[in-house]
Amino acid sequence: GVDSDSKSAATRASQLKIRELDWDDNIGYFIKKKLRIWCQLTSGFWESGTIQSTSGEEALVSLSSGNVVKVPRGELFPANPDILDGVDDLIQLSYLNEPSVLYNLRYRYFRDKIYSKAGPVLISVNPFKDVPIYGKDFVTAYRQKLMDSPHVYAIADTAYNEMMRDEVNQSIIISGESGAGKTETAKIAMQYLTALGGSCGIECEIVQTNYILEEFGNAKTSRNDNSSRFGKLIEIHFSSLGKICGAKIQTFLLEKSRVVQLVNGERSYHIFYQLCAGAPLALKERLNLRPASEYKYLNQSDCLAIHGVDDARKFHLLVEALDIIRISKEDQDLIFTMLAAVLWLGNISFQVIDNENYVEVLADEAVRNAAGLMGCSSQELILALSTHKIQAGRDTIAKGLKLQQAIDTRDALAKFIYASMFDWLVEQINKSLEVGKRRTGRSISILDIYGFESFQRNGFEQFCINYANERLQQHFNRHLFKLEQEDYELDGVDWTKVDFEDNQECLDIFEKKPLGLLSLLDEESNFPKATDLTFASKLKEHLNSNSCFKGERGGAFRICHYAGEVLYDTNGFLEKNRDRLHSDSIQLLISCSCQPLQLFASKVLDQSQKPANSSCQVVAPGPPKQSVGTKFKGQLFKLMHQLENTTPHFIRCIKPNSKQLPGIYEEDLALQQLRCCGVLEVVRISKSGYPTRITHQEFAGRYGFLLSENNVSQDPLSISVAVLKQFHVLPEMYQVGYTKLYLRMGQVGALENGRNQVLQGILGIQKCFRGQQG
Ligand code: AOV
Ligand code: MG
Repeated sequence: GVDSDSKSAATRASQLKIRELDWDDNIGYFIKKKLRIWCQLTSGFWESGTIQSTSGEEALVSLSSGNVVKVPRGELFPANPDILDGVDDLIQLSYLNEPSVLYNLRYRYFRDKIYSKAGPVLISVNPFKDVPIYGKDFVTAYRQKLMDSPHVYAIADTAYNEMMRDEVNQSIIISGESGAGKTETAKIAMQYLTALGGSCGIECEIVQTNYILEEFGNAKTSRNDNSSRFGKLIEIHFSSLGKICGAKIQTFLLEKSRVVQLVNGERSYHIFYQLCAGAPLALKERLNLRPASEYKYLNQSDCLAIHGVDDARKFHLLVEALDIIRISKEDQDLIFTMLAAVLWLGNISFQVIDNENYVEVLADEAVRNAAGLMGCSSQELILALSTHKIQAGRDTIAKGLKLQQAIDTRDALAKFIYASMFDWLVEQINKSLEVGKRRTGRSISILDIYGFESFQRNGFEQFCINYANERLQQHFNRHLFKLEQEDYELDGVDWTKVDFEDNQECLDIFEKKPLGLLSLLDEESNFPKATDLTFASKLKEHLNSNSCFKGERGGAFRICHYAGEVLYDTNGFLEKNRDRLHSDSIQLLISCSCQPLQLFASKVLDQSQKPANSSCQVVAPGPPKQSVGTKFKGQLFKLMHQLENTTPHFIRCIKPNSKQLPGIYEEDLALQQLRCCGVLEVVRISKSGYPTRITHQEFAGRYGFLLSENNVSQDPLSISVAVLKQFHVLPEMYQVGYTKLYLRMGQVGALENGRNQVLQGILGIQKCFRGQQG
């Protein structure tokens, strides 16, 4: 193999660095010809320059800034000839090292070419500003193949064409860090597909659907003002004539904790602020709505507004969108009622009544409003929040709750209502977009999940989000590797297998049975005496042998993800994984006159009840049900299975800076994402084979004239081979395919030089000739 040591996970990161195999032999050539190189400075940044001389392991480099520096040879990388500046596809670069890739993307970014290709993958660099490359005219241009520069439209167009041609379901899989532009990219892809229809029936509904889901499932985080806090797969179905005939939305694990818990600088779900700001007077009165600043669930964070966003106006747009997808006014009313109920629940407070910390609910307006909106009496709500029924022999007695228990009970109720309402809304939307008779083979699914997250403090939510990203990464790796191999084989090229990075070891930490993270988490979650700390020490005991895992002090542990190392804090893991709603709360909801609440509660009972024959089923500690982690894993497996039955198209979003501002390209940030997200990996895989692919036609056209003697045969393939011979390109440096020539790294650079010299020679002769004449 090219990289025999590449399997060691510990050295993964450094493995992803592109190494130049034949660079050492070429250094002399670069000195002689004064060719440009990249030089890594002590600051970590790269600067271009030329090598003046080398001695031992050191080189003297004259930088383009004018300085001359002495650097280790290992910090030097060959730069590409100028003609390759800003190429559309990174694969076209002769040298695929990190500085060259970064330089190319940067070059394009500052020319508003935010899209590039890395072989089959589309790279999108977030512009954080409007770039005029969207809309009807562009859709038409890509549809009619008048434009072919990399674009989301081009990807959507390919997916559409392949679907129509092969009758195979397609998927567009979008990934990248939080704030990199996945959700926007998904919308742009959808814009293209819905524009193909022309009319505005179901097409418009699909677009509105997106809008609605964002208002209920997105929130401002420290990374992104409109961060998706759920994953979604939108499956768009087409008729045999290629028109959209329906759609289906699948969502994954909404971050519920955000409803009741916020950190400074972040907000809860957009919809809460929109409702408070934009509800018409009559609705405000009916729900007893106050400004957002008066609700504890919202004002626990110092951030109530987003710069440049008008929440009141957005509320009107939301109602319009709900109308368009035919959510009835009654249902809309129910949704707003439940939202207000959640907000009022958050304002309910408790008073400690004895030294054992037992509490009593303050019977204030918060209780009255919450109970009124839910459709139960204040007394019922007070009981459910301050006592739990327990079975004592044949009797059921009410036991008082302590402060933390009462708060947890209240918050669990609020989270349950919000998350159930979200799922219910998705169900309603799906009914509205329902495909009559669904056929397989004619759909395009667009996947947009929450991006990889690494904060100062990472909890259960980040754990789930990063696990999902890890799963997706494997799909990406495996698929691209397979593609690469197939491409060679199709063109009759003999190719020895190349090892590729796989993240199976990291996934094992999560999934292995019985000693993976998720199994251990479930085991501890079911064990009454267990705590987050006993869970943490179990992890250390069983997982320390995996090189992607590291137990830390206290309740912390580290996982080495494909996208970087993340330190998790187990605090809250067990409770969030159990996600139990106390049976008293379920009973309360069942008795509420607010219809959907009854429905949500009865669903929980259905899911968890085995024999529904005795009343004890609803007595503490709450019905057993599948844990959050296990359920999420199941969802992800199903998703992967679904995706495996499609032809995938990958889009990798890159965040050029963490300020969410246009025109700033932070090299280290971009590099870290390129390394992690597998783009450099794709490039590496390509590089270990023959990264430069040129049709014989093109090759002969560009270099054929360099042949010293006229080639008798005129077919491009023979001309190509003759050129290679004349330039003494070694046989191991190329492969001749049926249609294309496959060249190893750096070979085009050498040919280009030869070509330039000849051209300059011709130019020189011409100049000389003109000089004589003048
Ligand atoms: P994400 O989906 O990748 O983050 P978004 O798609 O929400 O990121 O993008 C973040 C912000 O970047 C958007 O709100 C826009 O302001 C800007 N943006 C992204 N793409 C474009 C584009 N093509 N043109 C103009 N502006 C753009 V997360 O959901 O946080 O993982 O969880
Ligand atoms: Mg998003």
